[in-house]
Amino acid sequence: MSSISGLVEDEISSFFESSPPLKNKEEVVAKLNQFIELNSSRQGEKRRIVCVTSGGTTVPLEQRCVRYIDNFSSGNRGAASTENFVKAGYAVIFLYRRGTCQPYCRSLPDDPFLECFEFPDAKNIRVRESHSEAVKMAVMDQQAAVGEGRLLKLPFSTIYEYLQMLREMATALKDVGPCSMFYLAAAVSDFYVPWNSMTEHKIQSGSGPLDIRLAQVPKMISILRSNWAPKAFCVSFKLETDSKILIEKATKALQKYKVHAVVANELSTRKEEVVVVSSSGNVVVRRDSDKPESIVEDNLIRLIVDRHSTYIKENHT
Ligand code: 9Z3
Repeated sequence: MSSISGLVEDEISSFFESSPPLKNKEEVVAKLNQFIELNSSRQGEKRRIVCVTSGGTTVPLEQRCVRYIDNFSSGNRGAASTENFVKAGYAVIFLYRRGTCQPYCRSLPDDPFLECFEFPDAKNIRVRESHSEAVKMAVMDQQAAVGEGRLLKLPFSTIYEYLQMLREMATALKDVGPCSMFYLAAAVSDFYVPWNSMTEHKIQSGSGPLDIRLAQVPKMISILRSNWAPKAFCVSFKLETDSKILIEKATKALQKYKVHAVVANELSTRKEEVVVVSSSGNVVVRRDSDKPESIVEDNLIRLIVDRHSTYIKENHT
């Protein structure tokens, strides 16, 4: 378990104290507790629970937000990983950026509602033949996962919402111990405008060039590991655009935050391969290029689940 300095702890406390409170906190906490309770007490069988974070956080520039800073993340990694975790028997809390890619929808067109359906006559609606298999699989798999209590989806938009929800989630999962996992694939902003130094109203365009000072977002992984959920298995991600520094940065993150593995990926090749960096060495994970349907998450989640199994055995109380 890692320990964090008083300075980092102060930065984290002041981040939360100055954040606008989560609007639907009671509802989020109630859903979380109900989901965890359901999956921890299934006739003696204790299901593993993973929190998958997905998509990018926004950084608002005004309190009554008109403009914000965003990032590239499509949520594809998180959605595909969620499907694989469900397949591996996990219950998944999918903490995702509103509007990004959803589990089971990856093979549907961008606007499925408008593209997948047709009207043979004024009274009837049917799925177009060309999309019928993809629609059937998406609806059946999603309804089965949610219906069996194996998938809980919670949306966020801003960096403030994301970090508050992550804290709620970690606190709620604390008692699940080694059977819980954090799989932090969301692209989290490194910089933000602190709420109390943010203008309330829309920034006016007439006042010439705009200077904005961005503060550093405190890294929450350290407090997640040391205080919020110290027994959970924790996988973080490192993204770089320069492949020359990727592994070095991932190795530093592994040591600094004392996570169990860091998934290192480079922006342009992220769908082809990742490197899992851990204390037992670095493993390159690729999609099976001879199978067109294959995605890197199929092999990645197999490896992560294996590592989690070993961790549970070693930490069995
Ligand atoms: C990742 O590295 C994810 O794999 C991607 C997935 C965001 C690249 P897509 O959503 O892409 O499928 O389009 N996520 C973590 C990125 C990140 O913000 N990492 C931080 C860092 O690199 C550490 S928490 O400093």
